[in-house]
Amino acid sequence: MARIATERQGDILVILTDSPPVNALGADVRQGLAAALTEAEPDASVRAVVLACKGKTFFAGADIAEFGKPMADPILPVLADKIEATEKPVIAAIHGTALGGGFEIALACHYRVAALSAKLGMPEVKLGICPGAGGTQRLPRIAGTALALEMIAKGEPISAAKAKEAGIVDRLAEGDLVAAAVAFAREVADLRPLPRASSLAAPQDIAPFQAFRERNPRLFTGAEAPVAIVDLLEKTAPLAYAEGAELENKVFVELLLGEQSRALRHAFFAERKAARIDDMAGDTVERSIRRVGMIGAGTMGGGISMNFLSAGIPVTIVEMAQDALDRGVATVRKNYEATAAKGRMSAEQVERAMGQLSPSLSLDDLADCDLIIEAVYESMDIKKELFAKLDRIAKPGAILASNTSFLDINDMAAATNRREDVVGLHFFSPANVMKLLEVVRGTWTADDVLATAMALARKIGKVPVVSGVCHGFIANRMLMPRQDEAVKLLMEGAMPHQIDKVHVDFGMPMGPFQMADLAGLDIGWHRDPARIESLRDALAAEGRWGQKRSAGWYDYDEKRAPTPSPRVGMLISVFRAQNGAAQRAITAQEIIEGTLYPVVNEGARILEEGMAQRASDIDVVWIYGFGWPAWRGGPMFWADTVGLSNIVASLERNGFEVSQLLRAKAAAGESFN
Ligand code: T1G
Repeated sequence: MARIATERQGDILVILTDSPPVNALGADVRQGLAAALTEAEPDASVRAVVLACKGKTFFAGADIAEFGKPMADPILPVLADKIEATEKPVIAAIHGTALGGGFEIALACHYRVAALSAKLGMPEVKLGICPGAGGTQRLPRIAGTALALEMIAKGEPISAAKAKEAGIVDRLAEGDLVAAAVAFAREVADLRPLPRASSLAAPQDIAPFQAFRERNPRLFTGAEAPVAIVDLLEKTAPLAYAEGAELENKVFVELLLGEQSRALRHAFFAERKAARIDDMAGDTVERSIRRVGMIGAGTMGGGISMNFLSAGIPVTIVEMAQDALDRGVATVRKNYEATAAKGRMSAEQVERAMGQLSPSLSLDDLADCDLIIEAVYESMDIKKELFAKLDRIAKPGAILASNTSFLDINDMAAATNRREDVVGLHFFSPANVMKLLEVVRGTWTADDVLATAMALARKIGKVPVVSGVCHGFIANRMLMPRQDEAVKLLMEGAMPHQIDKVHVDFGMPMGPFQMADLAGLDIGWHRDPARIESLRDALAAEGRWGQKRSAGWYDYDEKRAPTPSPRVGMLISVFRAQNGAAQRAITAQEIIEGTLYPVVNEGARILEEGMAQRASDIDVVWIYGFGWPAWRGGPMFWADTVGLSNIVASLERNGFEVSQLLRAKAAAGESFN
């Protein structure tokens, strides 16, 4: 329940909001703020007002849970206008993350004082909407068009220091924020006229709009909100504030009622829901992880290590040979230095991270680790032998984890006398970049081990999703039918670049063949060039292993730009002749149905087998694991929009065995989410 307290500090009134967890501007908060301002306005003993929040952050935006429901008065733009119209100075005291409507409330205040650690942003675009409380009108007037475009169309927050530099924040506060805001309020109490953004004219230069569009092509590949936002700012720049605000409201409502915003709001809550384990007591005590052991310093081992190093957790990394160990450590350093070169990390942060990395050639050096992760060659024999060794070396209570992407972690657990301490931690390549982490819950995995893995995942900036033990867990298991069906379409007349283009146009970052070339066609290949049972075998047999060999499904130039390969075209013809499938022109719709409906079908099987806790978890896997466009909500959310009965009919037409759950839901007119 929200609490809006007011406290007098001499002639300054502090209005303090306490509405956990993030002081979202729900109806009760809005009403409380309006009432407190109405009371303060006529009170001559109040010379200025400070708006502050308790808890971890200043208002973090409108209450997303209210969207789509009738909005109680005062709605946020009305509250913002009321604040700005107040005849005495209102000062925002900002800490944590002033986001969306929270930032807009701050912009409606006459002044802004921010804690050094505060961030300010307008992430509405990530929910498929535009700011709806005057932000698109006030921010350009205060900070200029270029910064307003960056902040509103991309949705990334800026630091308080940058906001001060841009004239958004008037004073940076160290120490007691409210005290600093009260002191600032006394300084400005009698200054007039009160600075009101709405009384300024927006910048009239139109150059930033086209420049922004040209500089950010990836923003305009299907998501509606970024397009609408840039157009809105461009259209309203010449207008008076009131007219601009009216147009903002129109665009806001249109976007809010649109399918993309519904999908993005689904994705927002799905990510947070995925962190919850339904059948586990909420008070499960996590184990403390002070040092991590990493076995394998290859691409995955190095990338996984970086996640912990960047979070300040020391890592002991073990390889079998010195040259492999040196190569692995050098690659970690190279990756950090590349990040530093982009200005996203300082040189001392690089050294601090590298200083926490302890290379070793001996598994015995893992004896003091609280968590040991193996990322060795994907062979069950090798992994079982390794887990048996770790069982002898690791200290009691250490968590033993495998980064395997397919194999059964129960078999690895059974190779130890501590099978309840074994869990799967499946990272996605590049492991220091991709946010998805599949946490694989074995038959015997203890609750506190699972709880520790989930909490640690969030601590290192990952999005964890729990998977049961099945071949390929959730992500790769659903990827397999997509790959198989894509190759089948090649036999019927499609080409790799045609199928990939359909997927990219759908909103995926790349299509099935581009993805295979990136991962490597040698992954999972039986390595016998004489054994050619598929097109993929044929490519692998002649060394076409993908980008790493400048040749796979595509040919690649020195900059790794892909072009359709005549050699692959010839091989496709050979296999088509052997396959004997009738050739035909294949439409984009057929490619979507043929490759993505089987993905939905596999997702339904995963649900009915209990390998995923909920359909929205599967959506999170695809959004954060494979870049499924969040504005389509994930495969299961998207299936609901397509209509499950349409999917069942198409799968049956194409001879698929339809999952029972999918069939039952379609028959009952139900949806997954
Ligand atoms: N509304 C409702 N619930 C919210 C919320 C919000 N704005 N933000 C967070 N929560 C819930 C979240 O679901 C979770 O719930 C708990 O708070 C902790 O969140 C008019 C219309 C603020 C950076 O987009 O980015 O303003 O799972 O786990 O990691 O123009 O939450 O515990 O039940 O994420 O510390 C714009 C979204 C809204 C901000 C904190 N604002 N939130 O991160 O905690 S649109 C946003 C965040 C808008 C105006 C428009 C993050 C955070 P539960 P958490 P965190």
